[in-house]
Amino acid sequence: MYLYWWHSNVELITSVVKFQVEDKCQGKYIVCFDPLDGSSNIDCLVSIGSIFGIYKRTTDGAPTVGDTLQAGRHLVAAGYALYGSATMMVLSTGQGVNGFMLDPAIGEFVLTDPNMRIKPRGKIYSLNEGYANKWDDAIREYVNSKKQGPKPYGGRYIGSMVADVHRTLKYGGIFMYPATADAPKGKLRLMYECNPMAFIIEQAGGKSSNGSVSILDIQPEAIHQRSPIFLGSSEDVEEVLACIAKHKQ
Ligand code: AFP
Repeated sequence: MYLYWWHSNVELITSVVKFQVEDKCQGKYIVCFDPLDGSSNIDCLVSIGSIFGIYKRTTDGAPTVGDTLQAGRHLVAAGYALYGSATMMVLSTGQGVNGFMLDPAIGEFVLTDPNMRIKPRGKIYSLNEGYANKWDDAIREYVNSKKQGPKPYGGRYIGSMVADVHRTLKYGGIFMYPATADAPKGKLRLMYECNPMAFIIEQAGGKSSNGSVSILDIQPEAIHQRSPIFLGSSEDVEEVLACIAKHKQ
């Protein structure tokens, strides 16, 4: 279910029903929204979240899909809400990243994490190792390299992108959902998972990539298109990209 919001005109599009609400006032902005990412984790109480990215419309008149198909570099704002041991909103309008924790006692979000920055290098790698036999050789080599040496990285994978990316932002390291033999374009959606999260991480001083270019420089061709994603501390992302480049030679 994906919510496309043209300012005051909200259009809720699902695979079953389409609601068009008051199309008389056309807005200036579009929101690409994953309302409940990680929903398969709800029954076991694992953290889940909502992800959004906001673009300024590029056309006048009735909103079009073309208004939505903008590269992440054109986002005017993006963020996520994490529903975990606490509820937190992490936002950027292009001037850095700020985190706001919900204080239930007052029913307000309080600025608890001003100017969030990601470490240049972490000690955690995060991806679903259950697909190891579906990875290409570069990913296999990179992940194995993180397990070697006197100070191997820790492996953490929650299976809920908002939680995995938030941990990466807070602690550093790398989150990956690479292409696999079964999912040659990766699994995660460019417009309402990869782009907003890449915007946040790059605004916090980190790096994003689809294996070749920054996630934010991908020109979308379809609203629901997928992309491989490598996201997190700049040195960690650069290391996996070097491994990928080596295997392309
Ligand atoms: P669900 O929304 O179906 O739980 O999928 C969650 C998700 O889109 C993203 O939040 C996770 O990072 C990713 O899928 C987990 O996918 P795998 O289960 O294939 O590792």
